[in-house]
Amino acid sequence: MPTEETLVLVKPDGVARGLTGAILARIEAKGYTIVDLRLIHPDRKHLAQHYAEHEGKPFYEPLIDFMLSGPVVAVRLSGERVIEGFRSLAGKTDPTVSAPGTIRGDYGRDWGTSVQQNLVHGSDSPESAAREIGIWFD
Ligand code: IDP
Ligand code: MG
Repeated sequence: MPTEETLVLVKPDGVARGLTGAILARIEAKGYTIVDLRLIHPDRKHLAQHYAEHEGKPFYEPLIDFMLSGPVVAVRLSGERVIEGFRSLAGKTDPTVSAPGTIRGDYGRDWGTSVQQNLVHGSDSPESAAREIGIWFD
């Protein structure tokens, strides 16, 4: 079986705060391989594809607006169980309660904008990873 891959995004808050390097350092220290990496200014259509599963939820429109607020760094990663492993590095969705030691737990909190500014995205299944890698690395 080929090594698993996942799609990671450093979201606009992570890029704007100069945390891209710190986040990539954690990924590399964990031993995952960066297969490809791009700085991207996604448009609304691109983000609608990426977040299709959340369309209609109360946080959907604010999430898209937040994701349009600045460039993101898209990273294609490979490694055994990298999908699960990166989500473990990232921590819980809500950065306020994400464990210290995780990316969201160490660098994130609620800034009064609910939980949307949580620094990173990571695919949640092999199917999502394949779909999302296709969206960001065509
Ligand atoms: P995940 O990024 O941990 O997989 P998802 O449930 O897939 O979390 O949600 C996608 C993104 O939408 C989150 O990372 C966060 O930025 C945002 N989000 C999720 N739930 C809320 C919410 O209740 N309020 C505001 N933003 C949210
Ligand atoms: Mg998700």
